[in-house]
Amino acid sequence: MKSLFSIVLILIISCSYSFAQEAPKPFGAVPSERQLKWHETEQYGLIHFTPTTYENKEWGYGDANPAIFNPVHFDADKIVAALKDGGLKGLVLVAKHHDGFALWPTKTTSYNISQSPFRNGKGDMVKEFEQACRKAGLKFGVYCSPWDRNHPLYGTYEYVQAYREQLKELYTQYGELFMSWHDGANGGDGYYGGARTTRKIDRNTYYAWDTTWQLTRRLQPMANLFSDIGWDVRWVGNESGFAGETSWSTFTPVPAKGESKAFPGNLDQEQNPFGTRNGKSWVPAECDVPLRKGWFWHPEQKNQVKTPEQLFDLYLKSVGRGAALDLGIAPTTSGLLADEDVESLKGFGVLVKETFKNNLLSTAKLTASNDRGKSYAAANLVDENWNSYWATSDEIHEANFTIEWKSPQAIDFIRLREYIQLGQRIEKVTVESFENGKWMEVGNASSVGACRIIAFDKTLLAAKIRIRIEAPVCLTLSELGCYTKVKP
Ligand code: FUL
Repeated sequence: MKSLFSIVLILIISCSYSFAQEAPKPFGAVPSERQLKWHETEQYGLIHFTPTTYENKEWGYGDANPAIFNPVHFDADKIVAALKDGGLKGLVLVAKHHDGFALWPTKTTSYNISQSPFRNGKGDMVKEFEQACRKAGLKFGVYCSPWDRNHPLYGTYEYVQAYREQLKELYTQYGELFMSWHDGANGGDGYYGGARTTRKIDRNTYYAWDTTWQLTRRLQPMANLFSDIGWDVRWVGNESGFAGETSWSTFTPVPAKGESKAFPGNLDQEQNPFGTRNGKSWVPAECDVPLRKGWFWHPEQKNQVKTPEQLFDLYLKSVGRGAALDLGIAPTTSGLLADEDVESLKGFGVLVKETFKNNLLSTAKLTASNDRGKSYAAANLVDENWNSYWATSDEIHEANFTIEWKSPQAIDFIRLREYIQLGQRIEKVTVESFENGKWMEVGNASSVGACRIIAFDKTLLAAKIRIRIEAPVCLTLSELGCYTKVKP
């Protein structure tokens, strides 16, 4: 009888143990494989370089003579090296901007690089950038503007077919792309093969995006589609480089006033910085912002290059809010980056790298109030492996970590990463410091997602802190860290 009892007991214990070891169930919308890879990228560059650079404009009209595009010192390796020094992990190249000039020898329009003196008309700048990125270990993507102020057929169905052909060329000749970037500027005045007129298009129907994006999926399954409406990645709603303080990676686009459905270029963008709690799909935000004032290089903006400190601040407000930072980089007419741009990128790269190099948790005693079993222990939070994670039992929706050091530490940032494969679960984070025998709140946040950096206004000096987190379901976290900001 006694031994039967022991067997039953062992069975119960082992059953509940293996049950406890089961992974939590996903919550709400979850990211796709391609989005998970995009989240790992965190920061990348966006290069604008066309005849528009030589005209000192932001939007070329489409009538520039291709002969002016003559970057005699162009060196993709040098430009990409500067991006890499800045800590950027990818590059989206504007292969064609609104002026319609294609940086590759496309069959779809004669207004392309083969008409310019670059490499004696035999060049392919998309290829040169792509190869430089592959060599340096950066991801590569393209931006091909749907609005084309040069194309004679813009506004007709034939143009949309030509545009799809352009994408097809870009999708099939330059290896795997991590992004297919589609801006929202659409229709207006332009050269249009010499017509010099205004062409309005119906944003909702003209491009038939659903059809175009099937092409993307078929030819570049790992390319994240960027547009204001999203699909894979949504525009953050400003070109200043920051997401909302609370920025959910889930999103339900809201149609523009009077529309029954949200279309690219035709949605109510007010919600873009913040996303939608429990939104329909996983569509995180991308924060695009130029390093200088403009997207293109302008000699008079020499003193408007963002400093490493300003870039670091934008980093905290983009990457640190679960979004990505897409930094506009503009080569000069010589075909290189200006020295001040290179310097600033370098300084920014050092700030991020050095600040987040040393996780103060490596010398701390970390205690979690709960875990789901051995495979989900708190040790997973500090192993720098985003694929291992800490989790609570199903019924535990609130938990905390107590972190203790032998002596007070200077803490500027706390970084949390959810295990987003199981959705965005956490909706409240409270940071407390143990001072004079009691817990004092020193910081808080709501959304976490792929990354949340809580920045203290004043360096926190503490030997004991507590981080409390809450969700409507059981909790997961893949990484946790405390960091001291390095001095620039
Ligand atoms: C916008 C464009 O109109 C700007 O010229 C620039 O390319 C920016 C990144 O996207 O939609």
